[in-house]
Amino acid sequence: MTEESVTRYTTCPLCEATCGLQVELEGTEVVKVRGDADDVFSRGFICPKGASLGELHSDPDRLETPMIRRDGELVPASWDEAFAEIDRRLAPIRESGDRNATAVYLGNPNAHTLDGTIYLRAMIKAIGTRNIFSATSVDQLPKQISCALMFGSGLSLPIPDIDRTDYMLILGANPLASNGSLMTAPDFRGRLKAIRDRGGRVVVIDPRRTRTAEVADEHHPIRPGRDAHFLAGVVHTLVDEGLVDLDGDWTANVASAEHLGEAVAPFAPEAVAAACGIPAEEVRRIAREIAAAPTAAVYARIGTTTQEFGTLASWLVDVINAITGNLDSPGGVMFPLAAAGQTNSTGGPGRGRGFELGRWGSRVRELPEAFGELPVSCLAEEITTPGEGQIRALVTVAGNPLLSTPNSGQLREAFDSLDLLVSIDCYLNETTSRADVVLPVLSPLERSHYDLAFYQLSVRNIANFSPAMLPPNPEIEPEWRTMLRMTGLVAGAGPDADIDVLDDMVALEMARRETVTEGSPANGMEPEEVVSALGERRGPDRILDLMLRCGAYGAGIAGRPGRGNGTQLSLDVLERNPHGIDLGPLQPRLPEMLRTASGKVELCPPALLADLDRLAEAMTADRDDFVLIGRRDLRSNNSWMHNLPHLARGKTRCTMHVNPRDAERLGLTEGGDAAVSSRAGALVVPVEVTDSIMEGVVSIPHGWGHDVEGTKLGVAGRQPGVNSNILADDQLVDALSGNAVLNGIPVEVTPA
Ligand SMILES: Nc1nc2c(c(=O)[nH]1)N[C@H]1C(S)=C(S)[C@@H](COP(=O)(O)OP(=O)(O)OC[C@H]3O[C@@H](n4cnc5c(=O)[nH]c(N)nc54)[C@H](O)[C@@H]3O)O[C@H]1N2
Ligand SMILES: Nc1nc2c(c(=O)[nH]1)N[C@H]1C(S)=C(S)[C@@H](COP(=O)(O)OP(=O)(O)OC[C@H]3O[C@@H](n4cnc5c(=O)[nH]c(N)nc54)[C@H](O)[C@@H]3O)O[C@H]1N2
Ligand code: SF4
Ligand SMILES: [Mo]
Repeated sequence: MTEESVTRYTTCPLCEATCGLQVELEGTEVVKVRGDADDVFSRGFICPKGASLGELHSDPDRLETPMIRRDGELVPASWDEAFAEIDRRLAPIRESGDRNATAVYLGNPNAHTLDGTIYLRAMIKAIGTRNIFSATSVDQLPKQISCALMFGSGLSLPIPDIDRTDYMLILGANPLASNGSLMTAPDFRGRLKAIRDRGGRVVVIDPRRTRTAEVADEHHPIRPGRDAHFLAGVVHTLVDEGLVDLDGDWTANVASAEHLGEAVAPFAPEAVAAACGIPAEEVRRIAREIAAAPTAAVYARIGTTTQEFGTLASWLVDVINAITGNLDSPGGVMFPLAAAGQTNSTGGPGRGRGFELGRWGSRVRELPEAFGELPVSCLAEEITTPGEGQIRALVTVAGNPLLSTPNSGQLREAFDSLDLLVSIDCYLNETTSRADVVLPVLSPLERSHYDLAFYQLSVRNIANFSPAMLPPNPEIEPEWRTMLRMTGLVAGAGPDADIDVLDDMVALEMARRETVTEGSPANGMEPEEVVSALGERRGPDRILDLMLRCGAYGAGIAGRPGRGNGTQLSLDVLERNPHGIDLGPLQPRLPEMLRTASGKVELCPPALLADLDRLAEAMTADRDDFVLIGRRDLRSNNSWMHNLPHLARGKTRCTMHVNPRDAERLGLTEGGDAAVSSRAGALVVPVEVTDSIMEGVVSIPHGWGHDVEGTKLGVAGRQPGVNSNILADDQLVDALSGNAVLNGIPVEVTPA
């Protein structure tokens, strides 16, 4: 007898676009996944990854029990055995008293789960280490630093008001493949098309003619790593040609605009043209068009952050937005007002403690701390260099650093020298297969979901909660419980700490913060009173309810009115709205959202001005023959979705793109192999000759290289590809942020 089919709704947790999905179930089997036509934000949009959520759920390679290494082999074990093993092996490290000897690496999916966004903090605090690493420093760290310096907190990123803008300049992003990042917007293609349909203009700056470039009005190839030169040339033009008024109305909330003209003086378009490869007259024309457009938004993403001048480029983007009157203004770039968990809408408005970069440095290379983390480019040396603070144990959560971070060859050797590697993950992949203990997690369909992070980066204000649609697999602990059990363990409370007690402690701490926060409905209450008002819920749902009730649209708590005018959000309300609640288009938020010490937008932070000398020097530096960049394609998700049959289908996507003229010069042929080497390593990769990439640049996607012994990735192993981060150099970082340079790596290329 076939079971009756039911329809459930959830928000896709795979990328930043937060699409609503409609899932058809028969029993616990996923029959079909479609876009949810009634979702208030995505209105039916879906991509091939979202459609594969059923395959992910039923992937036979997904781990269902903990694994422990016995006599060199990973074997299934019970949860009690796994935690006892971690406790036993961590004991000598804990007893040494060197808290920095235990490190953590946090991967990208943590930003997409309630468990990661709420419970990791407790575990990290209990470890008490400075050796905290994450995917942030191979990604958006420079943008977070420039924005924290300008606006006072690390998630205060101006988001393009794509649905109202008249002109959009896109650098180093390919949202038609990535579905967008640091800009949550389902259906980028539709939204970009709408700009053109209403008479606006879309301009793309990218070394490759991407799918996004193909739907734009203009595409300009740029020499990798030289966006800051181009952008400084634009700022120079705006100032030089009197297209902006440095004392204009827009300066009401802005400090230090007067330093800008002098700062960009060396970067006239004629001076930067050779460095960036975009002719001076084009730089000027683009600057004039931004200034003339009724509204304009400059948006830059990973091609501009994971490069030599990532922080400067990130800053200059927002300088252009600000001085052309497009900061905090409809059709320009704006600050979302999220419903839950947003630092820049909590507490006293308009002023804060600001942000300090590099409160400490890494032990060996003194790379700067930022937001409590160290750059992952220095992880290997922190493991292999003896002395106090040397890393002996590492916990990875939702990460695959041996494929995702620089100099993978060196890092792999470093990992093999650890006393203990623990991984919390759903697969035995290139990293977790080297662990001593692996702890599995539930599938996305077995857990509740709310995008605490991405609604803070969204082009509309949205709130959408999805309860778990399937009962959790009883063999697998919910991830938040695993994190809490680890918390108890690293705190020295043994492997069997009472998780419910720890959960109450986390809830009490979150409540305590509300009780001392200006403007919170819980202000002045007792934390116990707040927690008991939240009722029967436990785990992340209870804490999310607290955040929603105390948030900007909140219903309040324990009879105390919330901050929501009209909208009265709580988890109950969101549960009654399975297609989400649209809280409207973005609204101006200056100066209320600022958390700088001055209470102003810091247009010219001293650390950034000081870095301009480095930019000026690079203007005349010798050019490398070949540099390597990356790329994404629609059916990948960093390193971890190559095991799903529907996404893995078709010809190999892990190829090196090379321009036909370069191919001819180097003797490379389509389908042949190229040998590529850098200071860090060497590999062999199939060649794809295409005029979509500019001369002097080759591109290999990251996240491949699945032919590693010990992994359990049956499908991915059949088309393994190569790991491009063998070539990424751990010594090449953006000097200001310590972020890895993954685009613009000098390489030598020959036929293999
Ligand atoms: N050369 C080059 N390198 C890059 C990039 C690039 O553009 N070029 N991009 C960088 C960027 S932007 C990023 S974000 C990083 C990503 O770097 P990582 O985060 O280290 O790598 P991912 O491939 O995202 O690995 C995610 C892991 O989480 C697991 N996982 C999935 N869902 C869950 C879950 O719910 N819980 C747990 N515990 N585990 C889960 C997956 O099995 C996988 O092992 O890579 C970076 N590396
Ligand atoms: N399908 C798919 N979607 C994803 C992911 C995935 O792996 N696959 N990963 C997710 C993650 S973690 C992230 S962070 C986002 C990233 O989202 P995006 O930033 O949109 O990432 P990409 O598609 O890699 O686009 C980066 C572009 O930068 C270009 N580029 C390289 N170097 C330079 C340079 O020096 N200057 C300029 N101007 N351009 C340059 C590349 O050619 C590429 O087209 O995508 C997310 N979405
Ligand atoms: S675009 Fe992103 S959020 Fe939307 S279905 Fe695809 S992976 Fe999921
Ligand atoms: Mo990322």
